[in-house]
Amino acid sequence: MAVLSILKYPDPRLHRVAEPVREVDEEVRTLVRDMAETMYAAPGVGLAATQVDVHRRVVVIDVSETKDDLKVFINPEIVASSEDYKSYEEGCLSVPGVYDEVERPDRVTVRALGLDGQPFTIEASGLLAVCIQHEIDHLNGRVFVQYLSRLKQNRIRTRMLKAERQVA
Ligand code: GNR
Ligand code: NI
Repeated sequence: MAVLSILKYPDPRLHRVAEPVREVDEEVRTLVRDMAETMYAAPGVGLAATQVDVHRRVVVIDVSETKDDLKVFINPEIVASSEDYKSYEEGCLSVPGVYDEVERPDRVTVRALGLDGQPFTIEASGLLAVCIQHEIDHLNGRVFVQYLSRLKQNRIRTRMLKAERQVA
């Protein structure tokens, strides 16, 4: 097991589009274990492989209070979305310290492969629905700040680059 390092916005690697997983093999299972460890250590409620610089379509999520309900989504796809949207104050481990409101469909139906390689479908609402959409965006190279105004994005970019210089 390993805690992996998380790419920070505005790293251009966060905008790469991840490739589908062809087979759920031992390498993918090891990646999932390391991603889960990284998410719990952060701590965060979700993590996309893109954030650890692995450009494969793998997501882990645990929105439970007790942090004992790991959900694994391989090649996740949104197959249906509600017409009603809801705003939620989002954060991202790749954009530490930034929280802002994003509107997304309130409920989504997601199809994915599990760790056993078998397809499953779930209906998500609440934080799980927000999180799965946020993570699939990462796999498509999109970070939540891209939903904000250009002005806010520029301010966030400048702040992140400044913070990066201070740790370097
Ligand atoms: O830990 C996280 N919290 C969170 C809060 C509101 C909306 C989305 C998220 S996901 C985030 C972890 C992360 O960056 N996943 O990509
Ligand atoms: Ni994120």
